[in-house]
Amino acid sequence: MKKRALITGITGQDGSYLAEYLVGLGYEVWGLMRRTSLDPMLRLESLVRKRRINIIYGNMHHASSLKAALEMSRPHEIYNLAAQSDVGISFFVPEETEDINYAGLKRLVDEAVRINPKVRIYQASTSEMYGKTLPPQNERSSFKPVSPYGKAKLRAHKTIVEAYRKRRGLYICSGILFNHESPRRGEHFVTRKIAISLAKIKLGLQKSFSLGNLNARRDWGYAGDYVRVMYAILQQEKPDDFVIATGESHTVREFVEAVARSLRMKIRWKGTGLREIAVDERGRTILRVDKKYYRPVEVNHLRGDSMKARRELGWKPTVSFDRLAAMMAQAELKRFRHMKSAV
Ligand code: NAP
Ligand code: F7E
Repeated sequence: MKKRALITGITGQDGSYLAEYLVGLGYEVWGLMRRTSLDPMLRLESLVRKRRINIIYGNMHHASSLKAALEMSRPHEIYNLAAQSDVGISFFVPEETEDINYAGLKRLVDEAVRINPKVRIYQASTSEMYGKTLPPQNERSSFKPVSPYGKAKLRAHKTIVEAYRKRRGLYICSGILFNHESPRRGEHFVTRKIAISLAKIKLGLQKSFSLGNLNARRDWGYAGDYVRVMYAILQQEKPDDFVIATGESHTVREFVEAVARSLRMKIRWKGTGLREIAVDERGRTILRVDKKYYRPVEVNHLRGDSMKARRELGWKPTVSFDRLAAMMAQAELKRFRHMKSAV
């Protein structure tokens, strides 16, 4: 019998990679999708065209739609990837963030175990839960979240994943994933924004762009590597939580430099703080710092220690920081070259 998986957030970056991976493993894949005004299938084109996945309309806000999705898909495994995942935006919409990222998981789990108490559930937890805790962060580190996003994810992790596992004996696990990126990353996340902007500048389609805090450090890995481990986590005999990270951190400034290197653009930094700019070889300003992109409270430094996952799951990242930046830069260069030649 084919194993069935339900993926919430299937239209997102991770959802699309995970769907491909599970289809490749022979799973019957079901995905929960909410109604949006734009085409939500962009990242799933090939799987949808070849009818490799099944889509169900639903929303993490509503228990009734989750119940219907669960009854229709009858999953052996559930991957809860749906989230209001933008940390900066969570400061503007804390209630919505809490309702999707915490209450949404509660609705999903309560319905899921009513239907099948043996179902295995993966929760997309995050390094943002560490907040102000200094690196390296691992499964034993304390959580000090500062954003509504981090706080809602921590509430989900503590009061549902940990508590339901301990008190009710459910098979439910958290993958505490550090930042992971790809050419499919949402366009407002910093890595994709940098890749898009520099590729457009390289092709003469844009003159400059702005960023916020250039000094924030993140542990950036490749999303394709990170979805493999979601599956591995649910195949363990006992449910458990795992930190997934590369163990290396870089500043936002270093990501700009790595993308520029891949695009063969020479840039120089000038000035400091809010007056810092980057100029090209002809001295033209291509990047400014804008206060608008600063967060009310910043998480300065995330660098994960994923020894437990490496030891117990045999997982390790395969894409280096420079290769990730180059992969994203070249994907945008190709996309905009194609668009330019089409007009
Ligand atoms: P993403 O691209 O923003 O995808 C989020 C998904 O959630 C999208 O499919 C979105 O649908 C869906 N969604 C949002 N609100 C919903 C609602 N009310 N009902 C149903 N679906 C809803 O995020 P991602 O980067 O793939 O991340 C996947 C998960 O991992 C998220 O839970 C995120 O918080 C977590 N995480 C991500 C990272 C990372 O670095 N990427 C690190 C740690 C944890 P639409 O397409 O309609 O917006
Ligand atoms: O910001 C700084 C910003 O929005 C990274 C989500 O997937 O990973 C992601 O959250 C850093 C921050 O990702 C801009 O202040 C500077 O320090 O790309 P980001 P994030 O906030 O780390 C975690 C693990 C998740 O779980 C989340 O779902 O870059 N930064 N200038 C900027 N960030 C953005 N977005 N835009 C800028 O212009």
